[in-house]
Amino acid sequence: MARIFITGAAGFIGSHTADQLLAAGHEVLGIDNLRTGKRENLAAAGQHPTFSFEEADVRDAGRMYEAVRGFCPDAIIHLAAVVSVQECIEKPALNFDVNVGATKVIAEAARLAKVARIVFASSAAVYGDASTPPLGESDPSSPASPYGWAKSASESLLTLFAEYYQLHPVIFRYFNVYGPRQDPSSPYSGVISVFNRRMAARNAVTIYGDGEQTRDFVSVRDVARANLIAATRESIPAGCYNIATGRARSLNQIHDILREIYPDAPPPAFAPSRQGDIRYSCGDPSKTRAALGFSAEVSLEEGLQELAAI
Ligand code: UD2
Repeated sequence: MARIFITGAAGFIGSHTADQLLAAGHEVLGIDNLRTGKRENLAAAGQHPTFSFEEADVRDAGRMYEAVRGFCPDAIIHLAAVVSVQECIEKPALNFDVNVGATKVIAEAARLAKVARIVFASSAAVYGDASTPPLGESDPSSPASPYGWAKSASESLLTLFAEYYQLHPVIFRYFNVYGPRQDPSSPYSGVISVFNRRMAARNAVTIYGDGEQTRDFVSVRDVARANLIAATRESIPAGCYNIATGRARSLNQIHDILREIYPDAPPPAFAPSRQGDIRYSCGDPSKTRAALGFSAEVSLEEGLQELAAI
């Protein structure tokens, strides 16, 4: 049994990660400031005797140093973040403080407590629009948004800690994660959660741009499984790994699949493209498959059916 410290534990990815770790018999301390995370996401986790939770902010260095030292984890999974590309454009200080500053806090907490392994939630947004998909980990980082810039800066910071302070960071570049518990209610929400909620209520969705932009959509169940592997298996080399399916879908295709699930939903409305929006995104999953033995297993059709059934 391993002891795993998770930041952003009450969030969408964090709560699924906690659930899978607990089901596998591990001990979990979850941290969340509940800005976007929700206590109800931890309803199942809270039933486990090996789960504990602290409401705290990852920017609070003293609190994090104490929490990590007190828990003595085998690994830290650092997921707390501002995840919306749009919100990060509108709130640059928040983007910097959370998506970069908190990574420094967690890396330093790990150094002080002599915890080597950190699993970090980076993003496909570090690639920007510069390379042609499928994107491989050796493609250059060329962020096209403040959010991508911040994730890239955090990757550099962790690489520095690896070089000088014995940290062992496993950096996951998540592509577009979707699934149960993704909050559809904010203007910053992930597109599948928004489309699913609106179409279920027979409301038209808005497609920004022509709908031909593509994304590599990966189920949160697969993402949580990758986190579990990285946090509990010692043999994984430090470095960057795509968490992707290797398959790109356009927004128009997503809309078509959901239209089959909700045949009487109205047709979409189209609006101008958003600032900082990437045109084509798709990850090459082969490095991750070789190093972790991990491949995404949930098909998009299955994942959308599961969402619609909730
Ligand atoms: C997502 C993640 C981000 C990052 C990135 C990696 C979220 C909220 N953001 O950013 O954290 O990891 O993936 O690739 O999960 N759109 C519409 N209509 C809507 C909402 C969105 O057309 O109502 C479009 C949007 O303009 C974009 C696409 O859908 O072209 C995906 O948008 P998103 O906000 O779900 O995700 P993205 O790729 O900006």
